[in-house]
Amino acid sequence: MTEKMTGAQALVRALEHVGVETVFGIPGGAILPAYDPLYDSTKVRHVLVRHEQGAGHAAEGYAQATGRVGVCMATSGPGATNLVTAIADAYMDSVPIVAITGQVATPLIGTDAFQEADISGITMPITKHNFLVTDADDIPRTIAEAFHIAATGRPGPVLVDIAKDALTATTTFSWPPVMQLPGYRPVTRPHSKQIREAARLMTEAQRPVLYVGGGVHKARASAELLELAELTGIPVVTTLMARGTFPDSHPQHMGMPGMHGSVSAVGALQRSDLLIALGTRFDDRVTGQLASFAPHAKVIHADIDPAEISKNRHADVPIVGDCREVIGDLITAVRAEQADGRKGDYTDWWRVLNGYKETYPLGYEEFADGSLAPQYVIERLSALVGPEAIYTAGVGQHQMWTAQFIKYEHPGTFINSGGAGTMGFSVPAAMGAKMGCPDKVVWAIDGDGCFQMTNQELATCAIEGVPIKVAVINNGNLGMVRQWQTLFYDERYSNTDLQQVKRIPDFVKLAEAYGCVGLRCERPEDVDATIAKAMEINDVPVVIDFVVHKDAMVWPMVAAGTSNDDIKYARDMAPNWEGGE
Ligand SMILES: Cc1ncc(C[n+]2csc(CCOP(=O)(O)OP(=O)(O)O)c2C)c(N)n1
Ligand SMILES: [Mg+2]
Repeated sequence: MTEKMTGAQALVRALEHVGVETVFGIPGGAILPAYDPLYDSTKVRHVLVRHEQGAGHAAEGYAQATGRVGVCMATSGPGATNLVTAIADAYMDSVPIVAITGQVATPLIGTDAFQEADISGITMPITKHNFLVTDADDIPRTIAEAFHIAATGRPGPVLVDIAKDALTATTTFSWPPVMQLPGYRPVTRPHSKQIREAARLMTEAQRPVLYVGGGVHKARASAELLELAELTGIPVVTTLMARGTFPDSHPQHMGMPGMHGSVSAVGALQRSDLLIALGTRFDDRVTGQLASFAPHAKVIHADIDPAEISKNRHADVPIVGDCREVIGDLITAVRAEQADGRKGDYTDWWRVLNGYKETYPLGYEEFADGSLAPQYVIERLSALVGPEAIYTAGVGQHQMWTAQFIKYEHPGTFINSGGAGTMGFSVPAAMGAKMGCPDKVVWAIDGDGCFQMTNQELATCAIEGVPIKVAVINNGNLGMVRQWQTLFYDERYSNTDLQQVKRIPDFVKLAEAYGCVGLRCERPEDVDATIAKAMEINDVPVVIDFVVHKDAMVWPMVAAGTSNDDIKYARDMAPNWEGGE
């Protein structure tokens, strides 16, 4: 069945066919033809955001909360370049989004036409793939390909830039189109020989660790992970991108590794003789100084992207495949080992690890002057809001405390900007998550610096009926940068004080200006009641301005470029790895 229509109509029809329900965007000249048929679509809801960066992060939040492809749309030139940060963010964290941009008409491309930017050139290194479409006939196929590429294999952002004349030209629409992706065949089934070898190493190891990254949840493999962990008795660490993939309450959970990871997780990796790295990429924030990372460990590295294997750390057993398949096959192979009477014995290892856990639990300092400790706020949020909610974070100290002090029990309940570290991620990502999962309670835990980058999306939330809750951890500073200045720049606080004049802006008034409820909390004794009040409001967004002490620091910490062995659990306090007093 074919039908005559414009390229723009074909675009909207194709979006309907691939199952798009929500698009975040802002119109403008070059993309305007697409907005006309969008006006009539009963299947695709377009959410008019206030800044294209918000559209991009909302698409990311939507994608991560639902497991489906998130979609954002912008016009040419500055509309498209405003998406760049979010596209880069999605690339770093392997988030499946499709960004659709209008481009100037084909004859104008390359002439410095009004609002022309070479967005496919600009995003070449930060997209999984991108397309410049100049022929209306190519639109449906390109959309089908873009969604397929974004969602399969290692997920990632795909850009479709469509010239205005392709949107206005007439074409014939038919569905499904035949995709033309020669050479794109992501390997999902792991090699059985490698799996057997991995199972053998796991059985023989004395100090193995399951080093779990964001890829495990992306493969929807948390249940399999739990089974493998319990079958083997091997300890688990969950990276920033994997928080919740394994329940925090599980006795085999060692915590988060990395620069601000727990001593138990970092110590487990450093002392390990076998890392079973699943859907993770040996990021420098996890490894610290690479040369001294887990120096005694053999490495089994499973990832869907072959380019990750042995990129930073040599893999003794490389496994290319989808984590769900990999873990499923590992379970079978370990069972076979156990049936033959070979089972790992990690008793001594657990004695060491439990010692780390007991001696170096996460903690924080409270302030004698009665001011609020930010960690306390987040601890109380965790206790009162609970593990069923979705939490997003911005970037900085509050992000690390949100990773440390919220007790995650379910996969996908912590959405943050891990690889890129994009300030401003939290509010629009929460909006996207809430639109994807309207029945979930969604809390954006944000910094006062980050919040000032993208809080304009509160207007979108208020108008579109997206009642997110925002906890601004307001330390009046670019806190994480200030922490580095405290530790490494002799307390010379160059350009990190955001509140040289108090309460500019006043976040309560700002929230009210956006049609949200604004609350303020400045004392520990008011924290629970303020959170409870926010929990009662479900018709409009709520913003709580938690005014916290500016000198709180994130601990533990591995200073950038140093060895994980030199982790400090408080200022100048190093763990005694050999145990004893
Ligand atoms: C877009 C962007 N600009 C700059 C940075 C560098 N940076 C990292 S954390 C941070 C401070 C964030 O301040 P705030 O949102 O108040 O969070 P806090 O650390 O105080 O909790 C800055 C400036 C960044 N990560 N992203
Ligand atoms: Mg701050």
